[in-house]
Amino acid sequence: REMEVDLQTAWRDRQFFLVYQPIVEAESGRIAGFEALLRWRHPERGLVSPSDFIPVAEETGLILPLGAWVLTEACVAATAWPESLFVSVNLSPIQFRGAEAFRQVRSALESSGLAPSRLEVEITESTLLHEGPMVRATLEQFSEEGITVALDDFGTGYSSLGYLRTLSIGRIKVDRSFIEQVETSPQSLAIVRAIVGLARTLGLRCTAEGVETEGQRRLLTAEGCSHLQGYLLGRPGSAEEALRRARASA
Ligand code: G
Ligand code: G
Ligand code: MN
Ligand code: NA
Repeated sequence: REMEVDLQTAWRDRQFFLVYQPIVEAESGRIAGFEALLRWRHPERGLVSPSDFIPVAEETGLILPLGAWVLTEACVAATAWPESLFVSVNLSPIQFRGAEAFRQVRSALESSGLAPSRLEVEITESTLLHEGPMVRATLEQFSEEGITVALDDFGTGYSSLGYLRTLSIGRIKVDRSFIEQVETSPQSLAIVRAIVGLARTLGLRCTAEGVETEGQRRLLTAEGCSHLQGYLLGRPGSAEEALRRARASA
């Protein structure tokens, strides 16, 4: 297909880049870290969304070299920030086949010199859905090395709550769809309350995604959600912008 060919060209011609979105400590308002988000600038079509091209990169296997590049690029960027800040990187389920994820993370940390405690990896419920001994062992190795595993888009997938107990997960990211309606829908509020309460009880950090209004910020902070992410706190920006924001916040 056309997209497959375009992606090969994009990889060869270095059309990919990363942007960084701040993740803020709810109580203090300080930046705690940044999520690295992949972008593709196509010479004719302009910016292509990762939701459009990541599935194709997963089918073709390009996600393996691309994912390795994302990890290294993000870790190198984070070495320039104040030491208290972390960088969070999204991992595809494909990267967990054959222990690739562990090798790639190890290599990114070694080549960048970033402390493992400053790296978070975001996995989705789909990674856990086909969970084999490999995923479990990899997550355990991550957490033994001090790397935080964050469960992304929490609440939208199929994972059972048992995962939170038996897998080495350090953070829950509450999906944006719940945050969007948290002020208007009693059901969404109830779900957010339950997730935030669960995180607190289990001693997990908790990031609310897609925070766009002051009202959401106040409510989530009052509920005890530890971290906030969304356009209200900052849109994704270039590596240079992240560095400026990181220094200004320290
Ligand atoms: O940044 P944006 O909202 O366009 O991201 C859309 C989706 O793409 C999100 O689900 C996000 O997790 C995913 N995504 C962004 N960057 C990466 C990446 O580097 N690797 C993987 N596997 N997914 C990513
Ligand atoms: O699945 P994941 O959480 O990794 O996806 C992150 C995506 O969410 C990114 O594509 C990012 O651009 C988008 N995003 C981040 N903050 C907001 C927000 O406040 N509102 C909306 N609509 N999207 C957001
Ligand atoms: Mn994410
Ligand atoms: Na998410």
